[in-house]
Amino acid sequence: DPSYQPKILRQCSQSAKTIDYLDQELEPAPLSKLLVIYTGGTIGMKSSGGVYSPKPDYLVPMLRKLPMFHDASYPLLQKHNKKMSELPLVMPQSTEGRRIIYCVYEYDPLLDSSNMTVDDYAQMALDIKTNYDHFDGFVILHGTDTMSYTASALSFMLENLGKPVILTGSQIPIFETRSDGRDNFLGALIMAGHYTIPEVAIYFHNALLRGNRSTKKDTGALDAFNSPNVAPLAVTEVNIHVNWNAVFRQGGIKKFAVHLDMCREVGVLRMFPSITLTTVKQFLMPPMRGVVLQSYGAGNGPSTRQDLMDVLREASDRGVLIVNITQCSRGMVSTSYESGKSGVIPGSDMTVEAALMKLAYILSKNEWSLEKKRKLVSINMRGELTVTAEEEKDLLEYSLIQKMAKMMKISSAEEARLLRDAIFPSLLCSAARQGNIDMLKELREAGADLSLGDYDSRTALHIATCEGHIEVVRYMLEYGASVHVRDRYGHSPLDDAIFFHRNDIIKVLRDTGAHLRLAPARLGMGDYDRRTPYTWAASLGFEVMVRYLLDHGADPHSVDAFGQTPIDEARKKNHTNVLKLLEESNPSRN
Ligand code: ASN
Repeated sequence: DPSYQPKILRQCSQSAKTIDYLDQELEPAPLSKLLVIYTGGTIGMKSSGGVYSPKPDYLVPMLRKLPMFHDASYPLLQKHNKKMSELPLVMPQSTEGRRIIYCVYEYDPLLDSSNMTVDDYAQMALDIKTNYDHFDGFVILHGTDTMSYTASALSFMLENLGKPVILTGSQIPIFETRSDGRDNFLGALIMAGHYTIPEVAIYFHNALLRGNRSTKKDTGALDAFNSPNVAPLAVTEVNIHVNWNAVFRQGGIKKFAVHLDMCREVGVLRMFPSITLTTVKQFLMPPMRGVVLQSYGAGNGPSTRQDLMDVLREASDRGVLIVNITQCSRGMVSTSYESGKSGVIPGSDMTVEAALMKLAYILSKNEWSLEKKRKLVSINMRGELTVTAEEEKDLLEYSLIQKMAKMMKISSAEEARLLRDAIFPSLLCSAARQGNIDMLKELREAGADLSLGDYDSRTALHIATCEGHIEVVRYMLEYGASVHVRDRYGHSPLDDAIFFHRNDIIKVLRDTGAHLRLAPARLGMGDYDRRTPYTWAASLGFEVMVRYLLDHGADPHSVDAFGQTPIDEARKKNHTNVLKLLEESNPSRN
């Protein structure tokens, strides 16, 4: 929405420019870059005179003193001639061998989450959009009280999300001697920095929950959130277990976009015995446009109350969307409160938070017809509801796994899972190399996640790109394969497409939102590991590629790890056409 005016916020103390520059350095460990949006909440509060309140400019300087949050000796930072407060924070290398670098963007004022509104959601969505290409993932520090509302709202507002957005906070402030804040924040950083889970999620108390399935369940316990109707996306124990099959992936060749406008004329109506007709009638009066009706048990209401049925029907006929969910903390509505007579739409197993935000989102889509809006309410848009109650198929029932399990004398489901995790990535990559869509289809139907990477974290999308199998690339993207995953050398499928000069695939990847990072080119290939694809292309005189990079805003003055710019390279090697192209271009330099 171009008319949306963001509020004035405290400037991010560290700039995304520094973060971009760090890409071009030689970092032996794989690097992930995260943006932390600090909105407020207990996590950063400080007690003064026995009262807790958020304190500006307090969190980041304190984090810099904690070795698990910041490795002050990190050499790449020291090479930059900048004030400490302007530099990003760097976590020590993780046990998985990765470095996480993060910037903190502190909001002003910092809010207790009970004061948040849809304007704040729009601000977060806008900040994610503005910074989307510079970072691998986003962590939002947020109060716990309304965190599930924010997570639910963002899950709809962030359309075709391809990177992780993880909310976290704490029950006890992070700098208290005893606090859940440190574990929650560290866990959120590690999850967002290591796993390309393209969802809005909440990380709390060792579990990663889908945001629009979560709800705050406890005022005091440190285990404050649950996800009553679906299992966590990941749990962190001695090892981290990601349930890749549960990850929601939005397929299609579409770019990330944000929808900032949310309808405010929505509400929650909880049914109770002997609720009066006047209450319901008043509640449904204009300007009300969307109502979450919390009915009893599996979706029941008083079937003998014709008066209630009539007002619900009348409101629904006026175009009010009424979605029926249960008051129970777990389970789904199976019968929808006399749906035919009352016009209410069955909401399956949505949480109140998700149902409310889904209505606010759908109702603000002015370009959709009422019929489409009604239909979408009970369709699974972001993993927020279960469409069928079909039992998940046991892994051992899939013929491929069955055969291998038999051969290897495997009988337990757990062992079958280990077998799957070990063989699927290589089978996927091999199918991609051969350009064999049928095999990919079979693997997908047998429960394989198309975004899984092999030993070098190279996915089938990387391989199909290198081999130039555009149909495979399209198929993978249709089924939600991630364009943002990077292999252990830091290369995305787009980097591969550029390196192998696959112009048609470059276009498809870009249409899906892939963007340039200009990471050092290819390790293990002599000089190339210190070059960006840009300086490499200029030094070889690849005019098409240089033109392509320029068209997409790449700066001809950007340096590689040799300190060379594409202009230097083209001049050195006497590629006059390329040199002319670079010198004449005048891209924006910010
Ligand atoms: N009132 C606080 C908030 O939601 C609660 C918390 O963060 N634990 O902002």
